Amino acid sequence: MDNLLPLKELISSPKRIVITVHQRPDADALGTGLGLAALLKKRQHQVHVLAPTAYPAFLDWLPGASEVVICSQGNQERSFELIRRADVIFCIDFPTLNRLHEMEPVVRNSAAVKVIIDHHPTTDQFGDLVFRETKAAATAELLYEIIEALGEQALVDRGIAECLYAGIMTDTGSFKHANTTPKTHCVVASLMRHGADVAKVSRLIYENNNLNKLKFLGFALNHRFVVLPDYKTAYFFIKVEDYQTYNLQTGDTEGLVDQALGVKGIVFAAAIKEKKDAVRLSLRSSGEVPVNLWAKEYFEGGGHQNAAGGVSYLSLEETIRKFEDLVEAKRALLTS
Ligand SMILES: [Mn+2]
Repeated sequence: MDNLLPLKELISSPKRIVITVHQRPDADALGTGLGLAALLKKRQHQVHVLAPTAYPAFLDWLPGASEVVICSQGNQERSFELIRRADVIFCIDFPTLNRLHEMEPVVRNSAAVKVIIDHHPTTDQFGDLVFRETKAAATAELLYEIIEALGEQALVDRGIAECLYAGIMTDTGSFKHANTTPKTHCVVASLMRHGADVAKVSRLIYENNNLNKLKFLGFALNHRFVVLPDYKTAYFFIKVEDYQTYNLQTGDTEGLVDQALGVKGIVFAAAIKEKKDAVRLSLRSSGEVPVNLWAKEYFEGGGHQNAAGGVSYLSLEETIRKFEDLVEAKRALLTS
């Protein structure tokens, strides 16, 4: 593993450390960030985890989650100050610095050593010590490998193990997506030996739905769902008022796109969500359908081959039309 010795050297004495995760952090970003924070604190570092925007409520049980500094929630000055004063900044689970939103320029201009730990493909050259492994199923998997390579696995306690397990479980769709490898299972076996209670983590993440979310799913399947069988494509669209009607919180619409991909014969799925400032798209596919490239080409986005996201500043109707144009343009690949 490249960069291991410089990293070992860097954290060999107590430092002021900031760990940043992407906006609307998912379980992989937040779990990896919190797991790393807990580990570094055991080595007497001063550590803060910073998120540009809030994490979904179903992650609030992750050990340390309540101490995450959420920049958008009135913590802008504090976040900027922590970044400016940091000796080391970790960037966890994101491929381009713009995922840090308003923290981006402050991180970019900081004199701290920047350490990247991520599993997304990118052409971005940012970072002093870069640990990027696109074959890793999750950033959490990669972090565990780094911890082992540093010889620090004895520091992994149950809380850290469960943070990392949450990231791996969700990024692999509970070990059913194509990114799951023998190594993934080996890392998970180690996390279980360190005490991770996999049934508990699964229950806390997947069986923690509020009733509104389930009622919304019923509504969306009936009124906000379009299947294009000739294109092996299905998508949900969500209007901005739906969030109010069903009192939806951050993360409540997360699983929708997987429902769409779950329909027999569908290889390309989307959730097109109208927000106050923009329309956000989540894209999923199975097999050789490269939704990260399409997200980049059409919606200023990116991600993995089978899971990506993007954004549109057109109206919802125009965005749907653009999405259907994409589907038309890619028909040959979708139906091959
Ligand atoms: Mn990830």
